Parts: sequence; C-alpha cells; structure tokens
Amino acid sequence: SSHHGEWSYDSDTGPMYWYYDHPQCNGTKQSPINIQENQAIYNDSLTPLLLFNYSTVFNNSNYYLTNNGHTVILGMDSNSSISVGLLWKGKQYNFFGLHFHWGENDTVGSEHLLSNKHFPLEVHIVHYLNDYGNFSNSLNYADGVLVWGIFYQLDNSIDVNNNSLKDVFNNIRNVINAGNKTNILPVPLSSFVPQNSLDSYYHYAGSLTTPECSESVLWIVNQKIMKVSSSQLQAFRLLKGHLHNVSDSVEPEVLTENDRPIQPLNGRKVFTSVP
Ligand code: B30
Ligand code: ZN
Repeated sequence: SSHHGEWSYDSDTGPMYWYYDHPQCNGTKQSPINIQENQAIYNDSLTPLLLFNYSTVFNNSNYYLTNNGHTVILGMDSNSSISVGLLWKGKQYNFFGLHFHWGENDTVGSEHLLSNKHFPLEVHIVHYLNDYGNFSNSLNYADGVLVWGIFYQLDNSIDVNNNSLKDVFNNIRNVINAGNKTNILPVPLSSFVPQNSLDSYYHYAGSLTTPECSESVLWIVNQKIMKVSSSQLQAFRLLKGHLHNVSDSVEPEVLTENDRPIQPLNGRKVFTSVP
C-alpha cells in the first residue's frame, strides 16, 4: 500500500535494505529461520490445532486470487457471520488470508528451512487473534498474528486432474500483473494442508517476513509436507511484481522469487509438539 517505500526481493530494494524504510526488519525476532530439527524442544503445551470451518466450502462467498506485487493471495469475502480459523492454546485466531512463497528454481523457494533444507513452495495461512478485532490492530501485539506455514515438495506424480487445488493453481496465470484479481471456485482451506497435520508442528515467536516485519507473529510450521508439481510451480515464476526503473524506462519486475533469506535466531527457542 502507499505508505510503504518500494521494496522487492533483489538489488537495491531487496531484503538487505528493507530496514532503511522499515526499521522493524532489523529487529531481533525476525522470520523466517532455519528450523534445526534436532534442536527443537518438546513442549507439552503445544496441543493439537483445533480448526473451525477449514473444511467448509462457502458456496455463497466470493473466493478470489489477487497479485499484490509481492505474492498471490487467496482471500474470501464471507457474507456470512460464520468465521473460519483455528483455536490454539485456548485462543481464537481468525483466518485473514493465504499466500505463497516460491523461488527461481525447484531447489529454493520456501522461506523457512528444515535442517538447512529448502522446499520449492511454502504456503502461509495467516490468522489474527479474535480479541484484537482485526489484522492491522493485531500487529501491535506479540501474540496478535498466527501464521501456519506449510512446506510443499516436488512430486510430478500427483494427479493434478483429481486435486482440489487444481483450480487454484490453474488460476495463477490469470493474475500475472500486480493488481490483478480473479474469482476462483470455492475451495476449503483444508485442501492446502496435508492430512493428519494438527498435532505435529514446530513453533517459535517471530515476525512478518515482509515489511513492516512486525514482530507480532506466533509461527506454526507444519511437520507434514504437501505436494506440488513442477508445472504448478512454473506458473508462479511468470508473475510480475511492482513497477521499477530499468535504465530510464519503467517496467514490471518479474517476480521469479519472493523468499526472504533466513534470519538470526538471537537465542530464540524453537519448540516441537512431538515428543
Ligand atoms: S507473512 O506470512 O509473514 N509472509 C502480511 C501478512 C503475512 C505475512 C507478511 C505480510 C501482511 O498482511 N502485510 C501487510 C501489512 N500491512 C497492511 C497493509 O495493507 O499495508 C500492515 C503493515 O504496514 O505492516 Cu502496510
Ligand atoms: Zn508469507
């Protein structure tokens, strides 16, 4: 939005420089991080996620994809009073939006790393604490936002014709330019998450991975991994980002990657729900 300075994933507006305009990006609790699996501490307070309406298809709501110049967001305008989200540690987090992070080739793309390993795609399901009323107010609190991160690994054997995500991935090509928006078929949020994922995750306290980099995010990083084909991945790399100056002319930048590099832990602990 207009209060942001230009920022991007390369050159002089890339992640190294975000803190010039967005000082929180230089904070001590930044995301993403490398999750070292053998250093994660078991914590029995990490009870299973309780989802509400993740499996519901709201046939009367508007589901859409939009390219905001930094990622593709899946959103829904729910005209019902029924909310979608999850309960965690007794607190209600409402669904805000879902988006994707990818890389220039299949060996990179995820923002978090698992024991130094990259995945080609990471989906972020963004929620805010119901008590704080809305997403932007939640950014003022250390426990205001909960992002559930899901890694996707390459698997060209997945049956893309019999996959509830087919329509979502097919519609990526309809939001090539920043600002584009297209409606999609209603899809339950559960389609983005592997089966039996509710009780096995990592958790740590961090930030938004893009400016303003607010340190208001409780991260849940899923241990089970989803699948994506190489042609589905390829569609993301054709997207265009914001306009930028290329030697005198102004051109849309190709969004070949949108993965912030890993950030220092600075003594933070990473917890696991699995003993
Ligand atoms: S992520 O999951 O950490 N990648 C946002 C949500 C999730 C992630 C990153 C960013 C997000 O919604 N950012 C926008 C926050 N804005 C709202 C706005 O419309 O424009 C608030 C802000 O300042 O921080 Cu400007
Ligand atoms: Zn994200």
